[in-house]
Amino acid sequence: MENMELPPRPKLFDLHGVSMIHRFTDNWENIQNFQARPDDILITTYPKAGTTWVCYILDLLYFGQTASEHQNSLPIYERVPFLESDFHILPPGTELADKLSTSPRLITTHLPVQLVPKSFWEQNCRIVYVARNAKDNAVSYFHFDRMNQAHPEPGDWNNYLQRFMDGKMVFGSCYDHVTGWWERKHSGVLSESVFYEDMVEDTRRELDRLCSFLGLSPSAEEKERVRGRAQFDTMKKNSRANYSTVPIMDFKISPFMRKGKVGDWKNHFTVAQSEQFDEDYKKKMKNTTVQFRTVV
Ligand code: PPS
Repeated sequence: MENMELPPRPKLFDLHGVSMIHRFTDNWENIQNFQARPDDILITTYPKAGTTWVCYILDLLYFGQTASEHQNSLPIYERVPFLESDFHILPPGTELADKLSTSPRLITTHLPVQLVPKSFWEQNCRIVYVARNAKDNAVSYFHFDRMNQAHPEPGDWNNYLQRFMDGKMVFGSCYDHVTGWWERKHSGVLSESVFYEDMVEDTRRELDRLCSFLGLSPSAEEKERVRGRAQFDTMKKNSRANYSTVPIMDFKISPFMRKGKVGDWKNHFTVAQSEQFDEDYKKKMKNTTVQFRTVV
């Protein structure tokens, strides 16, 4: 893997008003025609909002006790397929989802609400939306883009932050993503929102909320086991959960499981950047009721 020749960094292009890269659109027809099943559970997030954490928790809740050794040895991105992925080292996400042997299927996507395949709405699937405060989200995305050869070159932090505010990121604007999903939540869709900050503050409470939404009733012992296995330090060491098996990610630059904290933005934003960001944030988020915490 060390000597694998890596492809050049891709460029962003516009897909129906959303910045994208070809890796996530090469399989577009199959993505848009994907056939959801009524019991599918879709975990939707803007990148770096806590996708892996919630996918891992749901996988443990559903299959932690019953999965075979073979299933247990699969990395999280094969157990919970990333719908629009087409990384060439693996079958595309649509195919992985079609081939899943576990039921219900847990599927994840970063697509903004308007681009999600229509069968998920037709089948009235349950949706878990994971969201994170934009400042920490931007920092996490910056380090991810530094180490992930499949994404465009991030450049320096100052320019990157401006690009983040302008929505020129893979999967577009974080603000549009969050508000789009938040509005849909209030239109009768079966969905639950999970905030990264709430998960960090009180994972037990959030696990209970998730179980109640999904109609799961694990024993107190089982819940503690899931919570323990899904702790940051434990997941960081677990090659099934920490993405160390993905060759396009250079952990020497930054690990996938980087810090796992709320408030790391304070180590990156200057006072001026923070003020400018807050000013811009107020304008972009003025028409939504969704509230985030940047400290816990
Ligand atoms: S991706 O690439 O979009 O799927 O990334 P995603 O999984 O959404 O986000 C990665 C960030 O989530 C942090 N993470 C966790 N934090 C706390 N506890 C646990 N268990 C956990 N698992 C993942 C991960 O460290 C990334 O955040 P940063 O701030 O970069 O550390």
